[in-house]
Amino acid sequence: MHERLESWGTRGRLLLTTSFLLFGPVPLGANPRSLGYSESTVIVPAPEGEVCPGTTLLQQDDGDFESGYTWEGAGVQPPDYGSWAECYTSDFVCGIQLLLTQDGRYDGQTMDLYVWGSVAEGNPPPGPDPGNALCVIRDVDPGPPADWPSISTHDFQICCPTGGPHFVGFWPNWPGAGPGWYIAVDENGAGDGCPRTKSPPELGYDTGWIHPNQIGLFSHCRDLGIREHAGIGDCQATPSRRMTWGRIKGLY
Ligand SMILES: [Ca+2]
Repeated sequence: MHERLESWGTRGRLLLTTSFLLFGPVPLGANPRSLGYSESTVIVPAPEGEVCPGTTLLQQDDGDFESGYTWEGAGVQPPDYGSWAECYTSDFVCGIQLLLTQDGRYDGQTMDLYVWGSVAEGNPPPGPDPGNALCVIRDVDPGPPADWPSISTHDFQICCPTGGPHFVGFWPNWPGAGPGWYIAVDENGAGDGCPRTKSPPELGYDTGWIHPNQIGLFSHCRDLGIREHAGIGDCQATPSRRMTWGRIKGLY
């Protein structure tokens, strides 16, 4: 018996070695990742220099975060599978604030920042879910996030009129690769918001925008560390960085 096991072990190693030689490194697994529950997290404030002065910071979280979630490998696919979003209702978004953390794999990865419209019916129901992109800023490098269990605060001006209910969030630009960061997650808050993630196809989950808690590793999600600076603030004085609708359509 021992010999048979030994033999299988050798054969297994040979098989792995052969696979590696033939196909290269085994692709990263599929993909949802959670940092696990912690009550020892510390929030690092945003750097000096206020973004969107005179606006109101809106948040769905309860002010502290107990985990971080991300997609990696095949969980992130263009143009926007693997995105994260939260809902708000202001008429104008001056800026987006993200609470991020990392596991040592940040290496200059970028994201696309989004403001989406809101659709009442979800896919799958009940929604609401992010709809059309209203504003996008592509290829934004947030700089190095804090190392877990510290969580850093990252502000971005976007200057986007919404006209009412909408979602803000981001797509992490690392298709097929490991994560540059995790979005901070509130696992014991009120859950009054609409945390959403855009689940990729062919991984065995519902495809499209879903509540993260439909996925096992994300099942304790109450709210996401995605906040917004609501109001016009200094947007009138600042040249808008948002893309025109024509350019947004060009993304798809
Ligand atoms: Ca909390």
